[in-house]
Amino acid sequence: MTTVNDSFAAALRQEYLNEILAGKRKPALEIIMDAYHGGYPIPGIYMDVFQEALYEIGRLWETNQITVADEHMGTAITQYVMSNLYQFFEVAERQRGKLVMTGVEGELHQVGANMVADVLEADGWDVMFLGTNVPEEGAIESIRQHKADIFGISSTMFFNIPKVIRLVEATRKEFGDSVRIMLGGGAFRTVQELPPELEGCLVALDLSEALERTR
Ligand code: B12
Repeated sequence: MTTVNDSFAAALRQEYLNEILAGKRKPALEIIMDAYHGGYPIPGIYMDVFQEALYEIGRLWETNQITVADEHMGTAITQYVMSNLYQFFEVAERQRGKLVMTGVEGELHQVGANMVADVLEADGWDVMFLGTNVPEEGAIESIRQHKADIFGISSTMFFNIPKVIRLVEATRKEFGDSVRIMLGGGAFRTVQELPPELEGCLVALDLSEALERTR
């Protein structure tokens, strides 16, 4: 996905991480805008910088090197910077279809699903992004309203897989095969085998795979 060299990406990521952990919102935004204007494509910035910086924040948090407040601040700044970048996405002329994206009920991790929603929108999908922790009935109603061809469900926490199963079953009951279901998020990286109830769903573990599966 990246078109810049790895050492530049690593240096940018480290600089960005330093700024967000110091709570420096403006400098964090500025280094990202400079990278973008210097030719770094937004999906690359999402994956190489934001995703990897947040994974590192997860590691620092898990090992008690930063506080939960530091983690919240780093995530909040990243969401702020992402919202600023969003206006620069060039939307493809080609229309691929309609897509609804949500995080399953009980799931509080939202950034990954947001990234996928943005990148698929730029790739020509008409995307309705519901945010996360959305109750089942609301999600089903949105699929109906938006006449979605694809329904994307995000789950980071393994303990939310039963909720994913319920949502998939409810979607199939309501719309049969007319809505394709795509799953992603950390929970699917930890499962060895997809539970039988989820067979037939597309699974994508990152932005590149999400683009591949939906093309
Ligand atoms: C920020 C954060 C939070 C924030 C989230 C805020 C928000 N607005 O999103 C808050 C504070 C709420 C939080 C809470 C918790 N968290 Co948390 N959190 C994180 C952290 C640091 C970053 C998450 C993130 O944004 N990653 C970056 C994104 C871009 O990556 P991603 O989600 O993987 O998304 C990519 C792919 O997975 C994929 N993808 C994602 N969704 C979808 C959907 C579709 C359809 C597709 C196709 C693809 C796709 O595409 C994305 C782009 O490539 C992670 C660390 C980590 N490793 O991720 C921990 C982490 C996920 N959290 C963790 C834990 C333990 C928790 C809590 C249980 C903590 C607690 N004791 O309360 C709670 C659970 C809350 C809940 N019920 O969901 C653990 C999970 C461990 C595990 N394996 O189960 C992690 C890994 C931290 C750690 N190292 O311990 N967390």
